[in-house]
Amino acid sequence: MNAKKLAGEKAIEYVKDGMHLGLGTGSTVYWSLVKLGELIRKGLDIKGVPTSKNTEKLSMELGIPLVSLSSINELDLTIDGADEASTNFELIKGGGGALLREKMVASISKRFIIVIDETKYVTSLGQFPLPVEIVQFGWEVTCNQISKLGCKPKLRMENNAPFITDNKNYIVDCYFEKIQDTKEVNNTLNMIPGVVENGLFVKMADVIVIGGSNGNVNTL
Ligand code: ABF
Repeated sequence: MNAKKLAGEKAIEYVKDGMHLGLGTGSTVYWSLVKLGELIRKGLDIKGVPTSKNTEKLSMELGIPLVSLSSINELDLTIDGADEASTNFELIKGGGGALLREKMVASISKRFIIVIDETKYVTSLGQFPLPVEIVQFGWEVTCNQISKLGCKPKLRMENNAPFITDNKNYIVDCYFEKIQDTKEVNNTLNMIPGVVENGLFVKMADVIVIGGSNGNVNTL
């Protein structure tokens, strides 16, 4: 059974006619987008704000009408994936490199739904390295400052060159092992000059939909 597909499709039950939706990034929310495309062909009337160029491209291929973030002040609902989701509804996101736009879209959503497979559901965050988006200028200095938080930051590479986000920044993946005080880490990271945003989503998720390999899907 495809656990990602179960979770992605289940989240669409929250979608109502006339909604403005935030459209997340990743292979789980992919199934939400496919389902949306089917329902739109049957008459569902929604508009979407994509959180990455990949999602924008996929949404267009699926026939999902898009609007730009700058044209709206609030979204009814955002559906997005996560790299880790903890039992107290905190998230690590950004494995796909889209954390900045994802956090901006989530921050103006009345309801934020996370879709994951069961392997992502953890008791505490940190096993997955925390993605942090930083400016390219002086990235080594920024990395050094980040390491003072007790982690090992590693510049994300792609095709033997630094990975470049949709916003023309770098990503460093920060190996904490375990993140105890998520609020503190989130706030301290974003105070560091050169840091644009980080992948900790603290007290933002409203609903977590978990797909299981046994065919079950849980909604928390
Ligand atoms: C995205 O969802 C990213 O924040 C995160 O990396 C990704 C998880 O992707 P997948 O659903 O493919 O595991 O929003």
